[in-house]
Amino acid sequence: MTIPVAQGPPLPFEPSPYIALTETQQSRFDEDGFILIEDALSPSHVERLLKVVDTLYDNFHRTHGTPPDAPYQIRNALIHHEELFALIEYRKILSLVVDVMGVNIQIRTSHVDVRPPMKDHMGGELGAKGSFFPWHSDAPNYGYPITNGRIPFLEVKVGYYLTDLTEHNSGAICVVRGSHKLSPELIHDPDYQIDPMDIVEVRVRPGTAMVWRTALWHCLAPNLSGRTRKCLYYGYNHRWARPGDYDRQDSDLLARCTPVQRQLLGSNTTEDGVVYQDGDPAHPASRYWRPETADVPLEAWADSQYRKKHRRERKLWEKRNRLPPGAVGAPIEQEESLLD
Ligand SMILES: O=C(O)CCC(=O)C(=O)O
Repeated sequence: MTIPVAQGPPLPFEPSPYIALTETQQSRFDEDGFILIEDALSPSHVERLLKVVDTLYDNFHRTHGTPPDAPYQIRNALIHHEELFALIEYRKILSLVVDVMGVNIQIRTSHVDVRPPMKDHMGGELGAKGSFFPWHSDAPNYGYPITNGRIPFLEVKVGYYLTDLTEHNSGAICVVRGSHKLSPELIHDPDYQIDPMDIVEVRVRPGTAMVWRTALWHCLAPNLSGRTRKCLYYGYNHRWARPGDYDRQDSDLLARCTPVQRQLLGSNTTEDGVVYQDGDPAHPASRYWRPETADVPLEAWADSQYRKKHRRERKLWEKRNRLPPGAVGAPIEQEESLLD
């Protein structure tokens, strides 16, 4: 005779509301303003991206005659190579971006940043005013509006780090933990002392991504290593705000894009003229404010990602909660005839 195992009823199935974000990541993103994703890029992906960055950097030196240790940045980087373009919708990370910002988003900026070792660095306080890279948060000219003493959550940036930044002072970005919740005016207050305990030097391995709120105060550690630091950034904001790198992306490029790519490049289904909602002249509307389904194909993408994840979670939950037949708490097995 088998004795039924005394177990409570299965725990209820509580699916996560996110495609990819975990609860811990969500609270860190809210509290600290950033999360790190190690191995976001595989070593071979990093290799491919490094080749692209090196080629762009070499071309720049050749055409501008800049010294070999000059730092280099290009914006609207996505137009410069298909590998850089592909990252706008890199699934692993786009899922996190959608989880924190929703689906009505676009690329605000994309940039390549290269920082060779600094031969003549004079030292000085990290991020000091007048230093080679002072503390700042990202904002358009004239600034973002301030609500209740803070910058509202208006955009997220993804940093992809392609070189080893694990050593102190190898040119990594530094952030002030939780500073997105401070008054942005404090950054200009000479008497304000940043608590050193809140300064995080983002010392990461190649292939790590950082998803961060751009209201976070950030600066750079000097690069005193023997290696050139290379990284990429992709900033996403809401479609009803303006992009930073462009007014309109090139029309030939848009014509080659998938609907999701077009959305991310800030395009919509009616670029010209005034559109009336339901043909009613009382309601002229922008498709950035009042999108049609076709303007936000990312919504269908996010739905399908979410459904896949939900199915996986459900299977796992069923497996964990499968009790031996007859166990207390196991569903009663009905005779087949009773089910008809
Ligand atoms: O890491 C860098 O080189 C620059 C980061 C930065 O300041 C930014 O993305 O706004």
